[in-house]
Amino acid sequence: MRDVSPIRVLAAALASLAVITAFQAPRDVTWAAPIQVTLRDGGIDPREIDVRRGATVNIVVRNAGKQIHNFVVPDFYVFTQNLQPGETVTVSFVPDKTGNFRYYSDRDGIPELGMQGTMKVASQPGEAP
Ligand SMILES: [Cu+2]
Repeated sequence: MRDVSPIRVLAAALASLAVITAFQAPRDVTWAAPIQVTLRDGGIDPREIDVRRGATVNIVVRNAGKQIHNFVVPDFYVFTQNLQPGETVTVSFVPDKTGNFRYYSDRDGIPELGMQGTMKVASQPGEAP
């Protein structure tokens, strides 16, 4: 059997990876970079999140406060557990309707003062609103 150098194996692996990436990129229109959300005592950053209907939304939620907080988007059934200070959780969902939707922290079952924002869901380019 012919001796195959590790460099050749690596080159072949990278080449096939490039082919896979090139093949998938144009089809995967729903992928988007994760959105970072920071919970603070009395506020949520950012105050507005812009996403598109039918596209997967990945949100990395970090509690940067000294108190326990959570993150909910009731219209899309997103409810994290209570996050300890410093704790991070990732939530993923696909918005199925356009419009403006509230997100907030409601650790005690009641939206906390100032800890809210608006998720704006737009249609895909070229799609009906
Ligand atoms: Cu909170």
